[in-house]
Amino acid sequence: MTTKKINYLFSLLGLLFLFSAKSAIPTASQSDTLPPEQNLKLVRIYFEEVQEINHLVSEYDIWEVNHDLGFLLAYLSPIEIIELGDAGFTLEIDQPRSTQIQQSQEFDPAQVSGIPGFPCYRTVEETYSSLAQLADSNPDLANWIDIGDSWEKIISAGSSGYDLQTLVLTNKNIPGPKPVIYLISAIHAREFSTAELATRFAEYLVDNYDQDPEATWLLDYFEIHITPQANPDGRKIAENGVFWRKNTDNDDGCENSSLWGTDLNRNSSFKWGTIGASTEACDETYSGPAASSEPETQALQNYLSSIFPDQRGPEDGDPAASDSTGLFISLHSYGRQVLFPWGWSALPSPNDQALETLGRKFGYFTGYQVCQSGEEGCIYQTSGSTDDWAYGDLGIASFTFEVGTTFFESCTDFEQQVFPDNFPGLLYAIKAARKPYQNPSGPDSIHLGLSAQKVAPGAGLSLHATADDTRYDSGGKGDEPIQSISAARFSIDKPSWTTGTQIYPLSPADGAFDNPQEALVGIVDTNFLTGGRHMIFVESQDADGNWGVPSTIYFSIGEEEFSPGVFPQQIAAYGSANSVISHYLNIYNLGTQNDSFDIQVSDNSWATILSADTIGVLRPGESQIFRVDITIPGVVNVGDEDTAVITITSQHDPTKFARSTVKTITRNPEIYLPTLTK
Ligand code: 0X9
Ligand code: ZN
Repeated sequence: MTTKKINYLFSLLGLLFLFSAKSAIPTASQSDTLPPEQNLKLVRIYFEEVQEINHLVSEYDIWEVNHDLGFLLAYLSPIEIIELGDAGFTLEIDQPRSTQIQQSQEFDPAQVSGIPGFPCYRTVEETYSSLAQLADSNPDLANWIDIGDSWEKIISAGSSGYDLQTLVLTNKNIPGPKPVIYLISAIHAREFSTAELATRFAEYLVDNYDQDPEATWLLDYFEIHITPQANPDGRKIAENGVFWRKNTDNDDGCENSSLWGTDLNRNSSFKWGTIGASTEACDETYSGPAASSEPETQALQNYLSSIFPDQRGPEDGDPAASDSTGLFISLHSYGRQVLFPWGWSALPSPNDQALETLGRKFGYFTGYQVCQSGEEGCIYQTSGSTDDWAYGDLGIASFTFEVGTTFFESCTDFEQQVFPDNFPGLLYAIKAARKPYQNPSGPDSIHLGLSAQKVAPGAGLSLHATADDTRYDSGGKGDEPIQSISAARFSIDKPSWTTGTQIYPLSPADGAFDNPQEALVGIVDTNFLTGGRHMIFVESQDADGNWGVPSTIYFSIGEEEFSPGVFPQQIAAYGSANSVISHYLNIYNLGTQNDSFDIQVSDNSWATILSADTIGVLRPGESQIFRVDITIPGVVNVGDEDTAVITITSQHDPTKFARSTVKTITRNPEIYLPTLTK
């Protein structure tokens, strides 16, 4: 459709006040000839009992649940308005909102890309080409894969419709297995901001790899899977300014082309069709003819089963083990809510406590209300939703984020609210994917700082941070217990859980770990670090023994091509007269180039033998053990000592050297070896 035509239709829409059934909306391929939805109104349906909600949700297009004022905001055709009026409901047409959502679709003639009227939201094709390009330019970090077909692709035998493309992000040069997080968006076609949020999040991670330490380590040590357009057929219709929700499946008995389709968030095969879903093919919450009847649902369930292990038993009451891994988030709009399982039942799920804890952590970052469907003051119950399937079937910690304040969120609100509100929570979500039922109850480690960004090898470097166990918010729906900080630690270049990683303690700045917020201090030993950039990972633990997720910071060791190092830099050992004492030193190549080293001894008065007088070639970061044998003379007094200075000099740049002082001290054999003298 041309820009002009759309403009014309939308201005016409402002003048018309027709009172007829929903306008005809055929399949996506025909949708460019559609008239706009000029007849639909946003209507307040006042309810008396909370139980009425689930029923109304299964039949009408409910946009909002307002518990305080006791109404549902529904998008209704004139016939539906009459029907509900006849059924005795008090109704009120929200004319300002009805006008406002229509005006929000006005198209700017200057717009060259994006959804008409919403240049910040990429279309399906634009999302696909951006992410294909992202993967193409970053082959070490990203794959852009096809996980299945949309309904139209199947029905048309490939001549129309879409692949369900999925972005898989991880640094392929670091071997797995790695914890997995899966993000899905726009399973409801009209929820514009969700796909862009997921797409920009992916772009942030890749674009900031190797620059921002957080983006870097998250791509190094996690696998992030994103299906940005989970309902592309439906989305194509919505892109024409239609509030389309479902897919476009039209063979289940609904003849009205503006109403057919299956609600993909009712079609999953866990507890399918039990509540908040409709069996009428024209309804907005139509659950489909059978559990996972839709190709989109099948593709998602198959893909999820292939990337996550099954970690929950078959009974409703079986909890996933507390050390289960993996996280799932379905991005929806709108309502500013974080929803944790169940969706189908208002009873607590078997992992309720841990899921609420992670939910409250998300609440801290998003400022959203955190609740369970069906709980007082929360959204209605639903069955067959994707998040219920991921948790119910596989035991994955699963959430629905209802982002923003309307389906066609303005670009200003997307840029200023939706993206910034959700971005930090999504970053946290990756970190939490390793142990989603454990880490979120632990403290965050924040405000990382160093006494210098760049130091010479061996120079002092102090690290400071804050451990904080108070970062939770449910938006008024329950409190999270907080504990004092009990410990904190850091590791260099790798997270603490990777094998062989050295862990160093951090201390409380005020001398005692006795508060839920503690300033932390520590010393970073820079002696054995190669030239170049390093990353510090800080983690903190609370008095209940929960370790939180790490945060990271970069620092550099002055980059020198040739830089010998030695450890220890001081060493002392005792021996008796006439014995040979062996001291062991580690020689390091701390430079950025291969190097060999000359070893010399000086200042010694006792006989000294070096195991070699040259070492190498060592690659950057490599080390080699070296032995210094010192013979204690036959005639000495207890306490007599010898000091030998060992100098390691770069063969490539003899101005670069490292030194170790080796002390050998005579002891009294009577004291130290009593059994030998008997
Ligand atoms: O109705 C839905 O599918 C979701 N709301 S939306 O406005 N985005 O359509 C609510 C999902 C309910 N809750 C859970 N699945 N946990
Ligand atoms: Zn939705």
